[in-house]
Amino acid sequence: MPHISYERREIAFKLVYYGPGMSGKTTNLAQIHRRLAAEVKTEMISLDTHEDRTLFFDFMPVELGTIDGYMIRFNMYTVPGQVYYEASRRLILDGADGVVFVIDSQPARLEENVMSYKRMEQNLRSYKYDPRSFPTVLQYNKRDCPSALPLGTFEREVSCQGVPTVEAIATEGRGVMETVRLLSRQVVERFHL
Ligand SMILES: Nc1nc2c(ncn2[C@@H]2O[C@H](COP(=O)(O)OP(=O)(O)OP(=O)(O)O)[C@@H](O)[C@H]2O)c(=O)[nH]1
Ligand SMILES: [Mg+2]
Repeated sequence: MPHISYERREIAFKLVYYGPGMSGKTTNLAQIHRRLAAEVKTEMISLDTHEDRTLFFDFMPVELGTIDGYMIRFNMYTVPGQVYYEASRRLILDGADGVVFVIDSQPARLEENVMSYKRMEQNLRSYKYDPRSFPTVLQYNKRDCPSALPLGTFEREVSCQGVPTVEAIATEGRGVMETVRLLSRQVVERFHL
């Protein structure tokens, strides 16, 4: 559920970019920031990066205007992908309204993708979210890599057929806005139900 503040007249949704190390989560957020900065006031905060690896999380609030006098805000986060930050990943999922799972399309990374997704499902369950019905978008990133993973491979591996997918090259901004639009639509529609 989004966080509703009657005092501040604000509805805040939390979107989390999840996935294995180096799949392109921070790059997604940085691209969204570049595209939005001209139109809406937003600031991207990257905490404790070392050699471009996220050590805790990235955070970016985006205010999208008001509905019935309420400011609609999307608070976007990325998790740190390196294996030993499991505790941080779990914490960052707390209160999430939706996730983008960023897949690294390099075939050699398939197992890391799968392991990361399975842990994400466990982490979601630990907060009593049902991963089957939780708003999710699968982003097949790094489509520019040679012999990129055929679409559908990942869904078969983790049995999540039917989850919406987007192909992306985050470094070029391709598929990045489509991904966030797809997820935010799911998240808001669910809130209306
Ligand atoms: N070729 C290619 N490289 C990409 C793409 N997206 C991201 N990268 C590169 O992959 C590397 C890791 O990107 P990040 O966005 O930092 O990855 P991350 O998922 O945030 O990594 P962690 O914070 O360690 O979990 C960087 O060198 C990016 O430039 C893509 O679509 N194609
Ligand atoms: Mg990162």
